[in-house]
Amino acid sequence: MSKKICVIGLGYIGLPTAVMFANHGIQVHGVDINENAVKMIQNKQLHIEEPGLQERLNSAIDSGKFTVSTTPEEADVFIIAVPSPINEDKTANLDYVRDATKSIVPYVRKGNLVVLESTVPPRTVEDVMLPILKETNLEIGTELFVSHSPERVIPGRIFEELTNNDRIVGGINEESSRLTAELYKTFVKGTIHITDATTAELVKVIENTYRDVNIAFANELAKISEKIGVNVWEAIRLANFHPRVNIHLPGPGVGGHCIAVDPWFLVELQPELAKIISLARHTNDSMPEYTALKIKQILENENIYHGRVAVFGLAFKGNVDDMRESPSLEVIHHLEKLGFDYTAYDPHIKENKVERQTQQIEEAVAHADIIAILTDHNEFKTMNPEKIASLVRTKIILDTKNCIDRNEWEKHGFQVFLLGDGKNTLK
Ligand code: SAJ
Repeated sequence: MSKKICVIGLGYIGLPTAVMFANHGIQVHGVDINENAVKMIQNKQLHIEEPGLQERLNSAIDSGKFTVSTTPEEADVFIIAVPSPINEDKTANLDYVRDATKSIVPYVRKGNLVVLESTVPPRTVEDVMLPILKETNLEIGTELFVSHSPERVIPGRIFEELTNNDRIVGGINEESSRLTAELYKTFVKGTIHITDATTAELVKVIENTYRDVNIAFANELAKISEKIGVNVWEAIRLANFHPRVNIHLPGPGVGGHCIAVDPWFLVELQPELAKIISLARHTNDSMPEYTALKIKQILENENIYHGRVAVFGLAFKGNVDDMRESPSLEVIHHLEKLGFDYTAYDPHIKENKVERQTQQIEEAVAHADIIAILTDHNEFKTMNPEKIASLVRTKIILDTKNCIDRNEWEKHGFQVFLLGDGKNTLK
């Protein structure tokens, strides 16, 4: 087992991974360029929300196994878990991966292992990282070992998945893979599958692309269902009883830093070939505008023009506090373009991040003509329609995630609309 690990990047993946190793008795040094995040972590405060993280951070720091700063330290293993976003033009932005790799060069010693966990376009380890690591003057593959072991955990269930998911390990050679597999055996209970670095990079990207294409299919079905008078949620539920069918669910768009981003890596590599992938991205990106137009249509049918929309949910998905690439922001953008007044409410986003956000649900629904649920937070599933009914101006609710009890809301006088429910729209 390794003696010391240095984790570069203490975000949604790096921090849970670091505390996981520390709580398994390994000395871990965590590094982040965000000084505020470093200070918070040193004081056992979280800069991200994740179930189970607080307790684990407390014990990692209390045990003395986890230290944090803004600069790397010498270690046996370096794990890089930094963002790999896309630029405005949808091309991969590998600046963080490059900078993180450069930052460890002065600290890397003979016999060390460097593991990239960030999701990256295939060939990044070979073409971007290795040239930088050669600056250590160590011979790659015999004196310095390198691999890609992509993180595959889902926010909200990170610890369960870190432990139980299978893990892909792609070394630049056999010894790199062997050392990496041994490292993750510290806490991984799933199977560790060994391959080469570039295949591992592709595996990770196609997992997320599969999901994006499947969601785009569901969104297309939602649009079709609205035209032909069918409830798509019911249709998908029934289709999925087939043993070989697993259709995902529609919604107001695809957010997060992974699924809405990674497919573009393949489009950039092979634009002529990645046709379905590109179309799926555009389909999913069309959903926020579609949702805003649906709101407009619902209100105009009630002769309400430019009314007030209470946007419920700013996080990119339920029960997380992460707003990266959130479709809600796009929906708001389109509502503004269409001339709507809006308020925004999200019990998981504790500091106001958009202009008309409020922390009070009462304020959010005051004088609202429609409540638009864009994120399936538990708090929204269990809202009390009776209380809300007394506060709104017009009793209309649009559920884009099929997450509220329609009958309950109807009982309290609400007209309930559901994205992808043609029965309801054609009524
Ligand atoms: N969404 C739908 N319909 C669905 C499922 C999701 O519209 O049926 C939307 C969500 O609302 C959200 C977005 O897609 O806006 C992405 O959410 P998600 O829960 O599908 O995925 P992420 O981005 O939180 O995490 C994904 C996971 N990848 C896969 O499941 C293949 C996770 O395992 C990865 O580790 C993560 O990306 C990552 O970091 O790459």
